[in-house]
Amino acid sequence: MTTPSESTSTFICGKYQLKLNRPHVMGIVNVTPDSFSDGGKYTSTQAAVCHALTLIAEGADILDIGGESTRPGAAPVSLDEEISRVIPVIEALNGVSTVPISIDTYKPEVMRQAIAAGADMVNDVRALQEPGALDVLAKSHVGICLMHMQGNPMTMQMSPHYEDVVIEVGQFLADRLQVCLNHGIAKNRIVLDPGFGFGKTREHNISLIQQLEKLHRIGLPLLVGLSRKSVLGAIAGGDQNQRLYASIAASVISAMKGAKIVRVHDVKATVDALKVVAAIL
Ligand code: PT1
Repeated sequence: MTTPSESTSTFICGKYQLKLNRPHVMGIVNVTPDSFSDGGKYTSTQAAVCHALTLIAEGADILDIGGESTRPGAAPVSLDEEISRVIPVIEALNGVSTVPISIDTYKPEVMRQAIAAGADMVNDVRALQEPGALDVLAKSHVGICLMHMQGNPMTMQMSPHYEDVVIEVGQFLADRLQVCLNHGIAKNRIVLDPGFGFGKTREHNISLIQQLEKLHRIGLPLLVGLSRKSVLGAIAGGDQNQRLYASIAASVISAMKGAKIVRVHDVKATVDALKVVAAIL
């Protein structure tokens, strides 16, 4: 069995090598069109770049740039629209950012253009299952997050079902890891994510966090994304913008359960909380 401390290896993330010997914070940068602007993409690009620089100043270890929402019920965005949202942001951050830039996408063409524009990591909620995704990654040296999802964002919360959620998520992630290795992708480029809220009931999400240790047996660093998610609202109450304290609790618990990266909206608060966790661990 690989314990959390034994898996303190180096995560190869494009031009960066992250030593995951303390909990790392991935800051979320959503690139969404500005509803007040009629002048093309300039303002939304500028707002995203500005937010990314703020997150770096707040202590983010990685930036995660996303142009298509994958929250439950979210409608898909076209390839061209997604490209026009995220690529200008990555281009603007390339050479300016002092931390790795991750692209949150499942579309191989977005991955390809993002890597060409300077992205250091691909964060894929479909774990490279789209045709062509594995080939794009095999030709690069960027980091990869393989995430578990049951179904697709439009319908995944309608009737999630598992015999044993921890075993099934673990089996899926181990299978996707093996497929990556078979494609010549090095193990030290990969992190795994159980995909909280992606085709999971409140009980499924709680089982996964309770038994996070079991996923460590696969032998790779774990990434956890619980920030502001509805499972926290179901437990503590409050809508999306009232979940800061619950989100901090979730990040602290995740780190104490051995997660090496937490994906969050509230970087400054999370960095402070995880400094306390690191001092104790
Ligand atoms: C995640 C994640 C992600 N989450 C990774 N990437 C989202 N690697 C986007 C809700 O229940 O956890 N890991 N990219 C956002 N997705 C959701 C899902 C947002 C569920 C909200 C909910 O509220």
